[in-house]
Amino acid sequence: MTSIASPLATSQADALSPEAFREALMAKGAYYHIHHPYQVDMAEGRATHAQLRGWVANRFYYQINIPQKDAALLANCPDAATRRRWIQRLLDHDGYGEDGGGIEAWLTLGEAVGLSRDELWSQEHVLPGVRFAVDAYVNFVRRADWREAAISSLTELFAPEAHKSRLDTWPTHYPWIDSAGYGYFRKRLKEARRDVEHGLEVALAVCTTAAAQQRALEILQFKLDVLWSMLDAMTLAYQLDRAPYHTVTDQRVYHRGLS
Ligand code: AHQ
Repeated sequence: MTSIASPLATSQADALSPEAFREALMAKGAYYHIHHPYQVDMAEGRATHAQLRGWVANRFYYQINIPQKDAALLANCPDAATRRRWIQRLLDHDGYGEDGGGIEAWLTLGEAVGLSRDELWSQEHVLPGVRFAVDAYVNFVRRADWREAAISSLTELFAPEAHKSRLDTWPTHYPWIDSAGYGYFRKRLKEARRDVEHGLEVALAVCTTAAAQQRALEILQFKLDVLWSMLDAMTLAYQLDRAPYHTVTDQRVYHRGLS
């Protein structure tokens, strides 16, 4: 009878130290989507107007799902002190008081690259592969323990570098983009740094066994896969000219509804 090693059998003794576990999380940065050829092409000035507009329109679907993802985590979290901190993320995107929020800032980015607000809200540019990846993330968080859900947000450990890269390179490479569109990246620079402090606190507090640490790294890899596969879908559509159904029609295919 082969013994099926139970994760419970893993003792504290096999666990990484907090410092080593933090390093293991940071090492996953090697797979962050900043290294995806689509992102590298954008950072190095090789993106066309259509490729940039495609990225902005598809990432809008990710952005509008973040508050619902965070609301799902809040709904699963029994700890008021955690909820009081985590709810800030939702407000950062939906806005509060004078702050129009990140979704509003992304709409400004859309207008800056030539996409109307209605066009973004219509989701007519959202590629099936992007939709599936984003929905997989939101549905994971809906069903996960809030601590696992918190860990899945830790891809933002690497996000400030992405936002800074865009702020440093896009104005030079893409002078046609209205600089008003860069507000989102500036806003996220500080918000991402604050968010990952909380996410890391949760991860280091709950991942004290080897099994829990391996599970955390598995969750982080899942989220890295979400971000990477979004860009794979955009590569097919906007770089390789193999948009969904390209062998069937030269038109963009999405269900236009009754309107
Ligand atoms: O703009 C981004 C954002 O608001 C979030 C929330 C966070 C999460 O809860 O998963 N992740 C995230 C990310 C944002 N921007 C991405 C980018 O490259 O612009 C990075 C992405 C992330 O790293 O998960």
